[in-house]
Amino acid sequence: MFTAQQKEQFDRNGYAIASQLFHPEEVEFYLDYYTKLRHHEKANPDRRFKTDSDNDPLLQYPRLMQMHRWDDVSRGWLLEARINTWLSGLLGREPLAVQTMFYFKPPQARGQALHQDNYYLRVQPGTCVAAWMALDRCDEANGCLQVVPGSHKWPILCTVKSDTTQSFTDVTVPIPEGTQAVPVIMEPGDVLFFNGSLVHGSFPNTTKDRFRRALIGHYIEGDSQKVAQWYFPVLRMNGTTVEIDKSEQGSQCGTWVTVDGKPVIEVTGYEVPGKKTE
Ligand SMILES: O=C(O)CCC(=O)C(=O)O
Repeated sequence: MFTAQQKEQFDRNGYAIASQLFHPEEVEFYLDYYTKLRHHEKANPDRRFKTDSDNDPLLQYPRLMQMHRWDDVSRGWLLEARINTWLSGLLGREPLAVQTMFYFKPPQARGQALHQDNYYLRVQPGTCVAAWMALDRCDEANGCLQVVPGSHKWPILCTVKSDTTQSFTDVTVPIPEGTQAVPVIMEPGDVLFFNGSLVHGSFPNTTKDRFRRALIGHYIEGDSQKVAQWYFPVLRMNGTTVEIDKSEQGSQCGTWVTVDGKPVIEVTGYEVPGKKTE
């Protein structure tokens, strides 16, 4: 059940957990389904990450993206009534749906360095929001999500290079001293909803035998006027397509400076995702 307390938590911290939104039988179904789907000719696994090792577990289990464009089960989950109820409650109106992803995160796989989703989606005005469904127990050992509570109130930050021994993506965002990412421990069937400006990511899966699989949907606010072109077509929650404009290739971003002894973000930069050169 969606409650006023959860909405208050989402507004204050930038995220809220819907415990056991999906049943154990549904979790079993999705685990089996996506394990097979990754071999589908249309699966188009994301192999853009760099690796130094032929044994990198992500080579065998890369993430899947935008499956809903050709797969009805993925599309059904993206537009699922329970997710819509939560998102509509959290955002105050029905969202628009733009992305599906599946992360296998096998034992010993790297994580994804801290980032803000709206750096990539570039929604205007407003932001995007994620529904991140755990299909395994997620804890610190297998690389659960880590979030920086309250960071959804920050502007989009300019990126810096990440430690690619720990992350399959090569950029990250700095967080000031005294600010910490906290682990989000989840059980299979739990869904984490989080604001597109929330700084989040994950550390490597350090276990020898536990996957950390997650089915993820990305949405944008219902009155958004622009989103990056990669996320087209934009869908209403009833599955029909809505025409909105594509946003510019990059966006303004901020860097941390110290004012009166305190860290503050100064928005003076501009970045195009994927084009960072340093
Ligand atoms: O699952 C992860 O490790 C990261 C996922 C993520 O960053 C996202 O869904 O935006």
